[in-house]
Amino acid sequence: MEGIINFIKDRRLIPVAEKIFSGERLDFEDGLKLFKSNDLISLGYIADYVNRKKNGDNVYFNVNVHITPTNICVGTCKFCAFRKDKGDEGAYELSIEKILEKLASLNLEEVTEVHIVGGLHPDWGYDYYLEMIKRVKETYPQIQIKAFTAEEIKYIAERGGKSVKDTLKEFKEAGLSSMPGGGGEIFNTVIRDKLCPEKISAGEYLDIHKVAHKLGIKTNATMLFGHVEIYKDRVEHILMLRETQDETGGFQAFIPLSFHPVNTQVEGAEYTTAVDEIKTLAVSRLLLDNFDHIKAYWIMLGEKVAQLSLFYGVDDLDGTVVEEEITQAAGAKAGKYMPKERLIRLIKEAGKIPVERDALYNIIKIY
Ligand code: V47
Repeated sequence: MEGIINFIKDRRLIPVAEKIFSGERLDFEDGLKLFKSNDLISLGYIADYVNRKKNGDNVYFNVNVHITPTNICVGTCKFCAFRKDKGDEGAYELSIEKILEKLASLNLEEVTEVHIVGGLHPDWGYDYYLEMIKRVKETYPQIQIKAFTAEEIKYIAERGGKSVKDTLKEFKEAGLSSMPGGGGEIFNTVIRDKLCPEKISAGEYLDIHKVAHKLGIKTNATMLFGHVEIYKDRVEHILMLRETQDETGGFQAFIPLSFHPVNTQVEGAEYTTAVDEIKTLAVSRLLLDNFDHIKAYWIMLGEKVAQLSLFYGVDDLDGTVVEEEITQAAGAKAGKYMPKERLIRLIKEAGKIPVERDALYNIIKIY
């Protein structure tokens, strides 16, 4: 790797690169140095090196659909443009029959994952949420259900007067395969208290994921970036995830989520830029040495940045999606449906191997 080191333009990155090439774990200061660098080419080279060691040329993608049962939410997160109060114009709540009708109206032939998350509905109880999972699984036993963020699990458990552990056990029996990473936002307490004071704390988010992992439920992790946080908050967030992963090994993928500012209450915030997005994905790859997958969510990144990120440490593209509400409400520009053939083309034109996976990263087909 000596030769490569000579090509690194930002000389401050050299000690970090040396650590990586010798297999040493990065620390907080290394993370900050990486974020502060604008030498994207070098960052990309190093992140690609690490990704190739883990995933070779494989880029995973999945054929999935999202279902968002309601936008009515008791939460008041300032970054959320999706939530409504009951009775607001545009507020909606889907009965279980309607959810099943919605699913039946989609072409589910090749779908292997349904991603279900939504608002914290003031009137829905434990049994409603449980019934939702049961009925979807009964109707589509071949589809894996990735559902409910840690925030929702806590809410559902409380409504049922149950522990998170018993709740997750029961939902697993009902058909829950895995949990999405939503609700991670940013772990820094001061910012979290400003943006979403009512939300579970970082500690609770991590604890709920740990409980899931111990029950054999794999989960993802996210970080919402590009609002009011600064680099040190991102590094802190990512390293807290790394520490949790050391303990349980239950995270499958990390998904940095680009903040979308439209209709939100985050004053002065703007759309993220391509450089910041690519950098965040690359640095995540480098800091999270114990995560197998870094996922590009094209709905938020846009198709073009998502494709380019495949050269910067990303090995996973989510997904066909079809229906999406949360980003659309906040000014998404990329649409919400990507045909499988398009995902395959994006991956192939990057010189990589498209690997179709299910929600648990079992390989379905290599293209
Ligand atoms: O939890 C809310 C975030 C998340 C905004 O785990 C916003 O496989 C940007 O978590 N701008 C939902 N983001 C999306 C999510 C996700 C997506 C794809 C795959 C997976 C997975 C998880 O979106 C929310 C919140 O963190 N969010 N508002 C906004 N204005």
